Order: sequence, then structure tokens, then C-alpha cells
Amino acid sequence: MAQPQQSAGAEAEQPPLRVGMVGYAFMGAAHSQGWRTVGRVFDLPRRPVLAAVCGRDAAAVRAAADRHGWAAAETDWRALIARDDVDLVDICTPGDSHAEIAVAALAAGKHVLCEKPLANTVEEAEAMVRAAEEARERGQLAMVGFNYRRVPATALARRMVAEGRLGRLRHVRVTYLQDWLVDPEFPLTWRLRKEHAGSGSLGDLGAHIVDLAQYVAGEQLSGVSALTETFVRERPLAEAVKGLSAAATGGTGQVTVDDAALFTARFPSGALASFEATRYATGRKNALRLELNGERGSLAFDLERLNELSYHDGTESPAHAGFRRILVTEPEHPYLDAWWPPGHGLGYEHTFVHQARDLVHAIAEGRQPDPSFADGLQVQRVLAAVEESAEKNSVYTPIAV
Ligand code: SOE
Repeated sequence: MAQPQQSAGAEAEQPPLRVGMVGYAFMGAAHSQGWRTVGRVFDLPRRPVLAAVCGRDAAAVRAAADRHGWAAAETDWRALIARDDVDLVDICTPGDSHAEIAVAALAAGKHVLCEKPLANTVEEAEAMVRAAEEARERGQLAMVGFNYRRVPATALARRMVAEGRLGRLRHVRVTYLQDWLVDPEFPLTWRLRKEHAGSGSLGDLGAHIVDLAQYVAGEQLSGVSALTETFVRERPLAEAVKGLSAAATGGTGQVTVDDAALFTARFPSGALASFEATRYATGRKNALRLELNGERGSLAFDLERLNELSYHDGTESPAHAGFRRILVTEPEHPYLDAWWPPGHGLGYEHTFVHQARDLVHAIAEGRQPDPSFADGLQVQRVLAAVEESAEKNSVYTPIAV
């Protein structure tokens, strides 16, 4: 039986990579899992150390540190950034603080990992790119956390498209469907307020599928035509938030973001794309689905069956051609040489382990990790074009370069 790789030998050459994380809710827990596990599975040039975690509530952040394995707890992100025992700042806060924390961390000489979407506005994202470019001159690197690139099946899809197995692409079809807002009594959490989240389903789910579609297709969108809608405009005010759930306090407030975003788009190659992002798809929990159709074949992926990739080889005889299921658990598949024997599948959390692995390698090798802040800015520009198009009754809107 294949064993997880031991990391002992390779680690000795470079110092540990000491991580400080800001935020410890859903994404913080997922990133913690990645940092905690990565060195136990992959051979790494630098060993990540969970140095300190930061949150505003002293008791809650201490409890989160104990639960997730962080050595120290801070209540002020500036203090976290100032620590000598932190080399990398991992930002897992709502979007309204990404720019300020990332720019300050890079200026303080830290590497940065920032959760998606990179920022709440194009202007913020541009400032972050400027800060990242300056920092890179000094040897600090920055990456944005689009974790669905790190599902072995999506990475395999990209590889197969790049190998030309689909030939010229005609269609890229992506949907990201959740249902946690179906109940109109669900409280008004930060994700439903523009000042905190920037946008709604568009920035939260749409950002993922824009990045994933572009990553797998190997090209960037050139323009969009969009519709957005806010189905429930007023909701009970929220108190405690846990994961995606929250308790109501009393009184109501305005929802100031989109509930759903639908858009069509063009790739420069001539391929057409369609996107749907919603939190109102009753019964769909985390259904990110991607299909690509090319002249020579098709690929299809469903996050709720993430160890599988469907492939139709259009060059085969019609007599026996058809979609077949690739079980993406072989050591030849991306990331899988370090994990379990074939057929012993991975899950959502492993994407964060892979994200940590890729970032540690890039930092140790002194090269720009992907996706860069510039890639995050480009996604932000797509989101802005979607909003602009939706405001103008779906008029086709080119994406700023
Ligand atoms: C909520 O919609 C959410 O947690 C997103 O914010 C994440 O990015 C996604 O991975 C799962 O759903």
C-alpha cells in the first residue's frame, strides 16, 4: 500500500515557513486544515509552522487556536503582521479587509495568501497588485486562494485541454449552485451586505467559476452579457454566525447584494461560455459543475462527485463512443502520488492542502505562485463587467484589460 510521503529529508535545507492567519471561521478552519496537513503528506522544501492566528474576540480566537493547532493568538491583525515569527500572512477575513491587510503585510516583508475574491472592488484589487509587484522585487510573493483549481479532477481537466484532447473549444458551461438563502427568514449576515462582501453570489460563487473556467480553458474571457437579481430584499438582522448559518437578533435590514448572477461570455478563441451563480437552487448544496465541449471531445466535472471526471473522446467510432468516467485517484493524476492507493478518494478539504503545497513550493523556489494577485484582479474585472452589463439590461460589456 502506498504510504503518504515523509517530508523529513528535504526540510532540513530551508528554514520553516511560519504562517500567521487572520480570521478563523469557515475559511480559516479550511486553511488551518491545509497548513496542518500538508507537511505530513507531501515532501516539502519548507515545513509550514502554524505560528499565530488572529481574530477580534480574545476568548474565541484562543479557542480557535487550540482547536486548529495555532501556537499563539492575536486580537489585532497589525500585531500579527508585526510578529518576527511570521513569514506568511494568510487572509481569511471578509472581503472588506483583504486590501488593507494584504498591502500592510506585503509592506512588512511577509508573503501573502488571500482568500477569494481578491477584493471587493477593482480599485482595491489594483492597489493589491501594485503592492504585490513591489513586494516581489524584494522577494515576497502573493497568491489568491482559488482552491477549486486544486481538485485533482479539475487540474486533470486543464491538463487534458492543454494536451489538445478536446481540440478547438466551442463551449464552456459552468454553474455554481447552493441553497442556503432559500428561507427568507435566514438572517442578514455579512455575506449579504455590499460594504462587507462587495457583491453576493457573484463575488462568492461567480468568482470561483470564472477563475475555474479560465484556468481549465487556458484563456481569459473577453466580454460578458449578464442578469443579476436580489430575490429577498429584506432579512432579519443577524447575531452569531457559524459557517453559513446564523442566528437572528430582532429587526430587519436591507440585502444590498445580488442573490443570483447569470451571464454569457466570449473567449478570444471564439468559444462561448455560460455561467450561473446562485444561493437559491433549492436542494443544491455545493454543486459546482463544469462542462467543456470541443471539436474532438468533451469533459464534465461535478464538485459533489469530485473524484471523477467524465470524458467523451469524439474521435472514437460512434459505435462505441460515449462519456466515460475517469476515477481521478491514480498516482499519475495531479497531487495524487502523495495520497492513498487508487480508489481511496479525496474531498473538499484536500484542495486547501494542495493550495498550501503549491504555495510552499513557489516560495521555496522563489517563483510567482498561481493564481497571482494579477489573476485575482482580472477575475475582479470580469465581476465588475457582469455588474455593469446587468445594470444596462444585459448589454454586452467588454472586460477591461
Ligand atoms: C459560501 O457560499 C462558500 O463558503 C464560499 O464562500 C466558498 O468560497 C465556497 O468554497 C463554498 O461556499
